[in-house]
Amino acid sequence: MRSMVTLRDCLRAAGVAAAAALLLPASARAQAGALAGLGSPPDPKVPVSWDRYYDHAAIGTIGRRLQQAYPDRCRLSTIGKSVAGRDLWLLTVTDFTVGDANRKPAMYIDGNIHSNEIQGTEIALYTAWYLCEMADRVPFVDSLLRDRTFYIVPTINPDGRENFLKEPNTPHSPRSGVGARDDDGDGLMDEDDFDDLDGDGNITQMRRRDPNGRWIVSPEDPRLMIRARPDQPGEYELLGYEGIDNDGDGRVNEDRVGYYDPNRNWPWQWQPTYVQNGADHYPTSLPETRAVIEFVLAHPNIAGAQSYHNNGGMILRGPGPKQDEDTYRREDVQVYDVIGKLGEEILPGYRYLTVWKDLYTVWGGELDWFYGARGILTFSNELWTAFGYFEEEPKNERYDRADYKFDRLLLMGEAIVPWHVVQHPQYGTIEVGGVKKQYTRAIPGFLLANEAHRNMAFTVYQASQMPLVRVDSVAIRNLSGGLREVTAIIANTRLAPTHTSQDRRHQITRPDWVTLTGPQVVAGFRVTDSRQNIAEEQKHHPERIELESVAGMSTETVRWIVRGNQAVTVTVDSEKGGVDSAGPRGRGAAGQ
Ligand SMILES: [Ca+2]
Ligand SMILES: [Ca+2]
Ligand SMILES: [Ca+2]
Ligand SMILES: [Ca+2]
Ligand SMILES: [Zn+2]
Repeated sequence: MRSMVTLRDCLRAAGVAAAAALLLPASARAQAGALAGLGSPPDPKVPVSWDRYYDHAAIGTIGRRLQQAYPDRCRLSTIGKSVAGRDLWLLTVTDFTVGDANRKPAMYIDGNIHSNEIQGTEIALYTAWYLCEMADRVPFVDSLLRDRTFYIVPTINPDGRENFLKEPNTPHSPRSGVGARDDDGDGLMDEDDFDDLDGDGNITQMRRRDPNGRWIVSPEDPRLMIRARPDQPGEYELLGYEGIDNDGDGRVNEDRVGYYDPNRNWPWQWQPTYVQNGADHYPTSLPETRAVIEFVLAHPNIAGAQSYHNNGGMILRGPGPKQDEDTYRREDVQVYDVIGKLGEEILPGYRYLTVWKDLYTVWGGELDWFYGARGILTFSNELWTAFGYFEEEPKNERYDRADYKFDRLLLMGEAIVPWHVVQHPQYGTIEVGGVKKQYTRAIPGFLLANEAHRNMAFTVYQASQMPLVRVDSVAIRNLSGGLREVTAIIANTRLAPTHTSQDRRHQITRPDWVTLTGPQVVAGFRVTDSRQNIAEEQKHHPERIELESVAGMSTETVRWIVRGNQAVTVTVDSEKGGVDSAGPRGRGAAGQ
């Protein structure tokens, strides 16, 4: 888990690949002694082990090496800095040899907004890596990168991530970023954190033998504590997570690192701390929140978004608060439903759910800002679920639990620290033991690539269904008096509209423009009913017809009256649907 080991691993793996390259021509390398498994690059230019969690330096190294190996496919930059001054790395992945990356419909992906929810970072990184490594092998990936851009920010909370990886923690800590706050109002900030009593890097539970305690030891697994039945004598009392009262105020671990919740800090349905715990001082008070917002505002081509969390196996959509139900109108919910329900098939054990209804109320959350303030179709996957232990709904019995059983049978007991004696300055002789920090919420190493691939596939599906506009046809008819009538059909060939209903209601992005160049435009129309030949004239700027939106899998028709014999070119320019041009003889061949 330490960065030096990780980097050394990377360099060693790179050395092996370089040596192999010297020995064999590229075409033979892939077959040397091995048959490639499908879905994985047989001979990656950037070898990465997807069974571990990378620190900030290693994330930057993987990004730089992808950029070096694939300069026309991946570029590393930063969208800003964290509280502690770390870069918020951005990997822009597209086919840079085709079109303008910032004008292609784009998918924004981030992870790790909650410090302890680490695997979103690996899944975001895996997505960049898979797309780069597979584009030459899989035509679908090739065409995806020609038409789409991926903006991938592996972690938008690198300080909290570093704390989780390198400091003693529970599976649930820290959730906050590392900016110091006074949680208990005593004038001191972060003065009483966890204390790793046995120095093993994990914060586990404390217990003390006590016949009046209400806990007993499981006969199935002595590491597991069970609540005594109401009429049964107990054996132990539990004393909470490892810690001492550092400031002598009579409370243990009451003001830990942070505390604010980065996913309650967004300027959509934000509420102050007395309504929404963790909201912090005001929306965008955190530099990480501001950096993402500024990036999204500067990139109106973002048409889809995914923000990875853990855990529970959920494909979440908004709204966070019930009060926002009307914001998610039927027409957009239908698109969410198609993608979300397919996700349940791509991700066994995952359920497609709505935040406020199925989880809890969230005020000022990221996914609601993306959709509410920017009209972007956004999902948040809660990665990893107890379904994954035995590929069934977990069977938790009185004396055993699926996670403990999985640890015994598949991890050989590595995930849970057995109870052992320590001396506590306030409690005397006690024992500590329990679940290690990278268990139950993070994914065991040997299952991480599977989780990464399936979530990548879900997000790639969403990306493939972002709007994509085309000039479908251009037809010309001669009229009297030297005039001609030009009729163009504009198609959106994907599921999502060029403007969601939320985008249209608040006019968030400009209309789609359909522009005629060549002859002089006398009049321009939007055809509202092509069967009955009903058209609506656009008197202002008739050469550039404005379409409010092009719905998913549908067309719009526009018409002009023009004077002059110059060649006709029609261009559709949609902020979220891309740019395309054609003449009457098709794409790239303007003519009469
Ligand atoms: Ca304090
Ligand atoms: Ca410990
Ligand atoms: Ca204290
Ligand atoms: Ca403490
Ligand atoms: Zn979370």
